[in-house]
Amino acid sequence: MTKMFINGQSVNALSGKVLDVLSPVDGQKFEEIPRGEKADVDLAVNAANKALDSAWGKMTALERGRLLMKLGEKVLEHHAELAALEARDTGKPMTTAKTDITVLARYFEFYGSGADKIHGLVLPFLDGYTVNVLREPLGVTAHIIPWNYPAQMLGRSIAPALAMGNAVVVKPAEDACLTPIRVAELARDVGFPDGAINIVTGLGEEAGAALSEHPGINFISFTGSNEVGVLIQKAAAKNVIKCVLELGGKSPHVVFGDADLDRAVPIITRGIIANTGQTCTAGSRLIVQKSIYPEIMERLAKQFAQIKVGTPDMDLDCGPVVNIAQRDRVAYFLKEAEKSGIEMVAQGVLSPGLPKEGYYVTPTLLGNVPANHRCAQEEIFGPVLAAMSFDTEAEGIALANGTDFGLMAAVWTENGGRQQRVSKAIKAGQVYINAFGAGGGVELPFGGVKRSGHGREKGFLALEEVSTTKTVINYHG
Ligand code: TXE
Repeated sequence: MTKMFINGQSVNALSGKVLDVLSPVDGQKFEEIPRGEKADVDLAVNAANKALDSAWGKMTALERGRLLMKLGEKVLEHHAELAALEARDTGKPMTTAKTDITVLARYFEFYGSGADKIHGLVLPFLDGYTVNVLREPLGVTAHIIPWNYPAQMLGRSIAPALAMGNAVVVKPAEDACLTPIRVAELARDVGFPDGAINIVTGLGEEAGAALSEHPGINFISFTGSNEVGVLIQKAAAKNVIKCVLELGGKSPHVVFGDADLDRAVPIITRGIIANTGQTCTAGSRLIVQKSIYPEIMERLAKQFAQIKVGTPDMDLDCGPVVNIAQRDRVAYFLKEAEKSGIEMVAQGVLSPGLPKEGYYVTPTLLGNVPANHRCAQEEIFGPVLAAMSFDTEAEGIALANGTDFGLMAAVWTENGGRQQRVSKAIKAGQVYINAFGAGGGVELPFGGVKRSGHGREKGFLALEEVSTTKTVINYHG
């Protein structure tokens, strides 16, 4: 039994209820976690509020920064342990899990080293006045994170909030919360005071809803589905607090006739199969100029045919997806494609002998997908790439912008003018030119437009989201 983490203590749910944790590898139970509810959320929010009035709230920015840096170092000391835990809980290949833990440490390092570089302003005003604009923490910040990158999401969400001096309450996903809990324990070991970091495990509709509606929180950050994002925004509205929502995407690659395909093809492949397609920024639409459509599809087909799916320990291209719901979701979309007569250009290979009860899906390249088909419009959240073609630059842009989402995009062309025109015209929070999703992107402001959400995480801009200003106007004659 793994306990959750409230007020510096590893605890069970007050009710004593538990949830089973199932392995994506074979669908078998391998652990239990507390099924936290409203009463447990109350405890966590109270502990966070108390922390703000005691040791944590009294720390200087330098001290907070040092603690975060120490936590980053501690995470690296425990790299192998955390990566193994992350792989076990999510099913991701070991190499992916290791990268995730490295990125987690980087979040603590980036925001830790930034904590004492956040400052306010002195504004010119009327004669006889001095005006200071102070930058202050919001108070208790709530963080509801998903299961696809539990470690990375934890760092991305809480590191800026802690650097700014907020106390955090995290509700990790019921499908994958073991790494966040372990990181909270490591935070206690490096000296984070009680109540600064709290983790409440449980179901979304119980612990998650209770946290998002709690009157004791001052901010909420949510990464997950559109449906729940709407509930979170409603809950935030009721308490009149700020929320940051990251609700996934249907990110396009727009590939022009002059693109460097030797560079593009492996990056496009990786961009949809990484983490078995369970990535909010997965490059799930391929929008290709007609002149090179046959060539790029032939090259991609060769790559897809070589993609191998296996257990985390086999460390192949893809692991299983996280749960039965995700497996069924991918299967459902592939069935929809088949029913519509959409061409399955190539598929990856499931390793022989994988446990039948495991959550494995087959990576698939779909060709000539109609732009309005569900496979081209909805987030599948699996390794399924929907390809389509266009003639003119304007058509390419229209296709790229032709979904409800706007999280990430890529433009592939050697033409400098076109790089600028197309990247400006695409509606997305991040646009790559001749690249896609490089190196974790901890330093780069990130977030969506349209139904992908609002607010920014990552980079220094994230600190603005988790803080407020106070303008102090001093008349001194
Ligand atoms: O998400 P949920 P699910 C998308 C992706 C995926 C789909 C469904 O398309 O296939 O969502 O995944 C908590 N109040 N993304 O059902 O339910 C829940 O406990 C408060 C994209 O797993 O949104 C978990 O911690 N919280 C995405 C978190 O919300 C609630 C990553 C996300 O779960 C809640 C994940 C409620 N009523 C899924 N209900 C991305 N943007 O990267 C659930 N939760």
